Order: sequence, then C-alpha cells, then structure tokens
Amino acid sequence: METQRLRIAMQKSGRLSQDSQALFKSCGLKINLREQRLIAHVENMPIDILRVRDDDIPGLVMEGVVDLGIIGENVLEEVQLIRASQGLPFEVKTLKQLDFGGCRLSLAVPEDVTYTGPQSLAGKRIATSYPGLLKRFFDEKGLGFKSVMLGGSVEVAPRAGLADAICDLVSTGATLEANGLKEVEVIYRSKAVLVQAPNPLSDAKQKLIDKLLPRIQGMQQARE
Ligand code: PRT
Ligand code: ZN
Repeated sequence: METQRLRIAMQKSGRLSQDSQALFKSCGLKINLREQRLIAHVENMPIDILRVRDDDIPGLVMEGVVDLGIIGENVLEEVQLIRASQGLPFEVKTLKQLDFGGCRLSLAVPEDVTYTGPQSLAGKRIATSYPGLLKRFFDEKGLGFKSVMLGGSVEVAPRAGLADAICDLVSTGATLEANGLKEVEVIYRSKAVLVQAPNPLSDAKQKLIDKLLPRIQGMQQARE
C-alpha cells in the first residue's frame, strides 16, 4: 500500500469540501475534481487527493492509509473520546488549525423551557450525534443525563417526543430557530484542522509537507 505520492483525504461533498478544495488550489495544487472520482491526481505535484465521507477521515489518517486529512475538530475530538472510553488509543498529529468550518456544539432546548444552567438538564434525555463530547461536558459538571444517539435530524427530536433537549452543531442558529429551539450552552467550539498520520513519513513526503505548510500559513495570514 506504500506509495510515493502524498495522500490527502478531504470531505467529498459537504460543508468542508469547497474550502478544502480552495485551500489546495491556493497552495498551487492543480487538481481536476470535476469527475466523481474517489481519487484525484494532482497534476503538478506528487500528491493524490482522496475524497470521502468526513467521518472516515480520522480512521484513514490514524491507520496511515492517507498521510494528511482535513477534518472538523469536533469529529476528531469525538472519535478520540469514544476510542478512549473503549480503552483504545487515537494518535494523529494536528498540523494546523484552518480558518474555515467554524461552528459550535451547543445544547438547545424548546423555546418555552426555562433553562437556568446545566443542572436544568440533569437526568433528561438529550439527542446528539456527539455522545462523547456531550458526556464529557456533563461528567465535568458531575451531572447525569440520558444520551439519545441520532446520526441526523437531531433538531426534530424534541418535537418528535424523542428527547427533552439536543446537543448539535450550530453556525447561524437558523436551524434551531426553525425548529422552535433556543441555544442555551456552547459546549465545544470547532474549526477545520489539517492532521497528519502518526508514523514518520518518507523524507520526500515530509519535505513536501514542509513546503505546503508555510503556504497555508501565508494564505491564512493574508485573509485575516
Ligand atoms: O456526508 P458527510 O458525512 O461527509 O457529511 P456530514 O453531513 O457528516 O457533514 P457536514 O458536511 O454537515 O459537516 C462537516 C463539518 O462541517 C462538521 O463536522 C463541522 O466541523 C463543520 N460544520 C460547520 C458544520 C456546520 N458548520 C453546521 N452548521 N456541520 C454541520 N452543521 C449543521 C448542523 O448539524 C445543523 O444541522 O448545520 C445545521 C445548523 O446550521 P445553522 O447555520 O442553521 O446553525
Ligand atoms: Zn459525516
């Protein structure tokens, strides 16, 4: 499986795709992503871009199947917490926080519910796709709760009678508002990050990364 070409995983289609693509472009990578291919070859550098579900990226990087990946810190942290709870290690190197993909993981309750602090939710059912981050928050407060795991449509859970509250990603707040919910507590703030596989790479690959990083740095500074 060893390859001379640097392998980078990015989200195929979703909130991080366009910005990831733009990042590669601004680093000088010439890529033709128009085709619906899993792997895109960079024309002017020894790099292959792998386009996958965002949830697959932490595992691919951890296993060294790809050398680098772009992923939300929320997903990275959640995977780490879940693996730790199973006694499993999770080692990836965070090379750089990126200036896109910003969001927060927040608790939200129906608008008419009185919220005076996390203790208001003690013992309640909370729907989320991030049980690890949610549990850490309540553990730190010394409070118990019941986790309702939902992979999607978390925001409809209270109305559907599945949960008393939700813990979901928020950016503008429009989704919460449209579902009659109010944001009451931010439990985690996230941005996209560039991560690297834990094991040392070949000199050639490492040199290429060392060349790309300052370009990303420079570009982000110019955008500030
Ligand atoms: O198909 P795939 O599994 O790859 O994609 P996905 O559906 O799992 O992920 P996607 O594309 O929704 O999100 C990818 C990453 O983008 C997340 O892991 C976050 O790091 C980041 N991100 C930034 C967000 C948001 N902003 C965001 N607003 N991810 C999701 N949302 C959702 C949120 O879950 C809610 O449904 O958008 C809705 C809220 O948005 P507002 O603007 O109404 O508040
Ligand atoms: Zn996903």
